[in-house]
Formats: sequence, C-alpha cells, structure tokens
Amino acid sequence: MSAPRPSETTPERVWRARRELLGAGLGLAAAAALPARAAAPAGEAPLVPNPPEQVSRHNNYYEFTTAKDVVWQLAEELRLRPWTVSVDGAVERPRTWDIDELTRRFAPEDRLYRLRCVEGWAMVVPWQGLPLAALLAQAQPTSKAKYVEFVALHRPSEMIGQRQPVLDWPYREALRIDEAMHPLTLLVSGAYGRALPAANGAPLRLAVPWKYGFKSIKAITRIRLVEHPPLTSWSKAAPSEYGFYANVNPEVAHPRWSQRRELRLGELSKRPTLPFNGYAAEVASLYSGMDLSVHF
Ligand SMILES: Nc1nc2c(c(=O)[nH]1)N[C@H]1C(S)=C(S)[C@@H](COP(=O)(O)O)O[C@H]1N2
Ligand SMILES: [Mo]
Repeated sequence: MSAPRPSETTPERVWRARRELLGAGLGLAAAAALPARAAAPAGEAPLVPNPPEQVSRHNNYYEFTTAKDVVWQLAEELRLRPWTVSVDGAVERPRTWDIDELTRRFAPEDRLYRLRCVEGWAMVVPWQGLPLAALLAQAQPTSKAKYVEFVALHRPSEMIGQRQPVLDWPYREALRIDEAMHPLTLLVSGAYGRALPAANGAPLRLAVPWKYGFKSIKAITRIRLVEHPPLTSWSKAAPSEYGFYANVNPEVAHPRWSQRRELRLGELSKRPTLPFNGYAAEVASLYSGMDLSVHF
C-alpha cells in the first residue's frame, strides 16, 4: 500500500481542500481524521477530495432512479435501521451481523480513494471503512471459497426504481477471493468523517478502487463465499459491455465509447485514465499472466 511519505509536506492545494471541508460544516475532529495528504504513486499529483455535496448528489443507484442528480432525494426514503449483513456460504463461522455491531467490532479506517465510473466521470472520496479481509478472516473461509458474492437490499416499497425491471433485482456483485482479501478492498460505512449518505450506499457499500464503479455495490445485506464465479447484475444485463473483472483499463474501450480519459467532477478538462485507476503498483500482480482484453 502506498502510505504517505513522511518527508513530504502537505501541498497547499490539499491544505486548502481541508479548509473547504471545514467550511462545508465538517467538525474539527472529523477534518483532523482525514489524511493530511493522499497516498499517490511517485511522480503523481496528490489526490484532492471532491467537495462532499458533489459526492452525495451525483450518483448511480438504479434501485432508486437512473437520473444521477435525483438519487440523493429519493434515497432519503430508505430506512437504514435495523440493518443486518450476513456472511455465509463456504465459511466455518457463518454469522448475521447487526450493522452497528459490525462497525464497532471492526473499527473503520480513513482511506482517500479514486472512484472511476464506466461512464467516464470520476471523483476522489475520503471514505471510512473496514478492510473486507478482516470480516472474511473472522468468518474463516473454507478451501471451497474461491469467490465472494455480494447481494444488495431488495425493498421496492422504499427503493422505487426496483418497481421497474431495469436490472434483475437485487443488485449483485462479486470478486475473486484474492481481490476480496486485498488490503485496498474496503467495506465503507462513512465518508468525510460522517455517516455514509444514503445515496452513496449506506449503511454499507463496497469500495474497490481499481475497478469501475459498478463493482462497488451499495446497500449490502449479504456476503456469500462460493466456489464458482457468481453471475453479477451488470454482466448478466450486458455481458459484452461489462465483464466480471471490470478493472479500470484505458486500453480496453467500452463497446460504445473510449475509456482513455475521464472527467473528475467539478473540473473543466478531462484527465487521462490510469491503468487500474492509479493502483497498478498495488494490484497489477493479481492479474499477471491474464489477457486483460479478454478478461475485461
Ligand atoms: N446497489 C447498487 N450499487 C451500486 C450501483 C447501483 O445502481 N446499485 N451503481 C454502481 C455504479 S455504476 C457506480 S459508478 C457507483 C457509484 O457510487 P457513488 O454514487 O457513491 O459515486 O455505485 C455502484 N454501486
Ligand atoms: Mo458506474
């Protein structure tokens, strides 16, 4: 993992971004908890978080609507408690966790991550979350646990987009077990030092920062360890457009558009998209020997 290098001082831009967070109503303690500078590979500019309203008011969350700028209003209808998350399948110790018990047991850490949507927009978010590996280790996966499937909430009474068959509900995602165990893979319960906004997937969503955004499933209720690759919502809906791996790759175009460049929310000009969304040093070795244009 790329930890901040102690020899580097906080660049002014980042310092100013922290002050803007303060101005946006973050408590002092919360702002102090944010990393002073982002982990960035050598030679790359440090990450600057997007303002919190940008992150909570421009969302893909098809359980509510496909209209990104309206999700946040509809998502306020979702009742976030009581909420349980079950961990089962190929594990020695299956368990259903109450969400608050889960976040108490595995104290969330701060992580500043890029998010890159397949549609071309991108942002930088200070999440709080627990490494998925910690929760999986507690469950003790058996030798049959080769993949991890995630299932989101199905509650059409509150998630009004689920009244239409836009996707085959509930939303499902999956990772290979080594991807799930990778230290960058986070179960997110907060952002900007506060509770996670409903529009971003409260009370619990995934953050897999080297993959396109759709892999980072929101409103998780079940985590199931399985032997065979599970079918995921997007690869079921459009297999030629959305592969199982969905690693951010500027070299592999989406069938309908290029993936070479991205627009960070709030900026005027596009930036080049980086292999593995900028996390190649940490994760490229997971895919050595694989043809990433086949396993896209
Ligand atoms: N349950 C669920 N999770 C989801 C989605 C969704 O529609 N439903 N959309 C995905 C997509 S396409 C993206 S880009 C990210 C967006 O996360 P954000 O709204 O926090 O930026 O959520 C992902 N997780
Ligand atoms: Mo996305």
